[in-house]
Amino acid sequence: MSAQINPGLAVTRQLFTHLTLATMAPGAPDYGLTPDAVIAVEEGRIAFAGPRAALPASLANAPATDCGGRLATPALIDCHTHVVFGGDRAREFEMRLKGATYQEISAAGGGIVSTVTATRALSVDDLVAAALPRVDALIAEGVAAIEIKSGYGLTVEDEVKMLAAAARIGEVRQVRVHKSFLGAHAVPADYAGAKDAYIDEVCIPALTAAHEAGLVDSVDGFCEGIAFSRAQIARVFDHAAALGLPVRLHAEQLSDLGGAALAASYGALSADHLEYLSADGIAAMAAAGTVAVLLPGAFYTLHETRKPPVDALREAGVPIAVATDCNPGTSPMTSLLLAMNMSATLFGLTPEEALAGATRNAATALGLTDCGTLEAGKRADIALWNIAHPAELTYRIGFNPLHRRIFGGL
Ligand code: DI6
Ligand code: FE
Repeated sequence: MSAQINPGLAVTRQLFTHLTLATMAPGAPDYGLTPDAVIAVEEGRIAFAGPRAALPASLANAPATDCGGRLATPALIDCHTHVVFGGDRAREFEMRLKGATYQEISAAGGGIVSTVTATRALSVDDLVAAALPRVDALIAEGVAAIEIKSGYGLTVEDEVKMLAAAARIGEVRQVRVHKSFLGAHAVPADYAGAKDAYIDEVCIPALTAAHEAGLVDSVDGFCEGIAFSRAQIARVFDHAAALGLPVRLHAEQLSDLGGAALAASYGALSADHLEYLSADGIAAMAAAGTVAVLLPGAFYTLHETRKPPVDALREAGVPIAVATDCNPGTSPMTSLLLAMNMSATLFGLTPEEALAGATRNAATALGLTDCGTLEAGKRADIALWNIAHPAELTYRIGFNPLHRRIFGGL
């Protein structure tokens, strides 16, 4: 009697033919562009991706899908989002355009506090329902993995609830979800003026509870004058380290507090925003292998003028990723393609860097080693596009040329 391993997991093999590939493999020049190419998929993973003439004979006799000469890239990865939240801030946007100050908006019940109130009022099911149209917009652009943060609950119960909603999204949609605990995002009204007490009494217990529930893949924070200091973030990161969890940080968005260097000292997966990043911060990130995640949607929405130091990051060899930062206050954006366009037009990334930033380097920012390029052994997470050259993905504004997204070979 033969033992059946993995009953229900069919040994499927399939070919995608008549393709141009942008493999985005590390070190491959010019996007890893490969004309007249095929991809062979076995059990949800890429068995071969390359020139048709080099396809091993052992893989040649599989059912084939003719892709009509289309361009294949790795499926996209949005490595920084706050896509789970209640309510919206459209009225606040209106007030700001009419000249209202942040204080006036806060006094009228707006700002981040209004999102916290709206998020606390929703159940897990309600939060999932609110987030799905945003997630679906990302998936429709070929996104196969998405990072989702907590940070609008700010109580133990509500932070856990947000991460439970994030996890549920990965069950009801064909998308991989990386869950980041962001208890140190803002100070809730009942802890106004008592940030240290909030860290000790809410943030760290919430992290423990969320971790015990299996809901934390990494630990994030917001290091900024309006949020938390280096010392406060360090306390959260010490707790993350004790739990064996990797960290990432919102750093140097509005001022230079040395957050990126702090994050790098914990071996952070990423430091994000970085408009005010210093030379020391760059050196620390380069030494730690910390990815620089650029968020042009927030830069654009806030009318910022100080740009992240892209040339210096490049020179130092820091990997650069690009993400939507989808959130109701500073980046109400559900298009990773638009974030790629903005990263080029506003920050000076090349279209190739923008695509690497939404594929290979975004995977690194999430600690994922099994996706982000079209290479043998990786998951078959592939985007097929109705375009001739990958530069078009970054060049176009508000146009979605996705033909089909392949997720784990399906
Ligand atoms: N940086 C930001 O700009 C946002 N969060 C963060 O960490 C603001 C989020 C909001 O206003 O809702
Ligand atoms: Fe953010």
